[in-house]
Amino acid sequence: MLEDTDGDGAADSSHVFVQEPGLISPLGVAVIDNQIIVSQPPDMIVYTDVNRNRKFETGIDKREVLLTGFNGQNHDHSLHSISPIESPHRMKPSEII
Ligand SMILES: [Ca+2]
Ligand SMILES: [Ca+2]
Repeated sequence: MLEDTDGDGAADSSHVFVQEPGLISPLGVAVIDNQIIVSQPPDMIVYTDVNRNRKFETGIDKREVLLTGFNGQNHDHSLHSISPIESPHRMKPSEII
């Protein structure tokens, strides 16, 4: 994860949130509050940093497949980027299903 802590438009810190053998070639990542959404066909995965320490910890934080069934597995012709939309009616990923 890259972070712009001083708001100048350039990332000035980075850290690894999660590593797992199944994450081979994520094609999109979005951070919305304490949820990290990763697109990696056939799945769209949501990691929730429950204790908000910016690290994924099994048994504390949550990992769930929000959507699945996208064609193609780890190739470029399938599910791609995910963008948070600024809206007063924006739903949290946990509210979509
Ligand atoms: Ca910066
Ligand atoms: Ca955590």
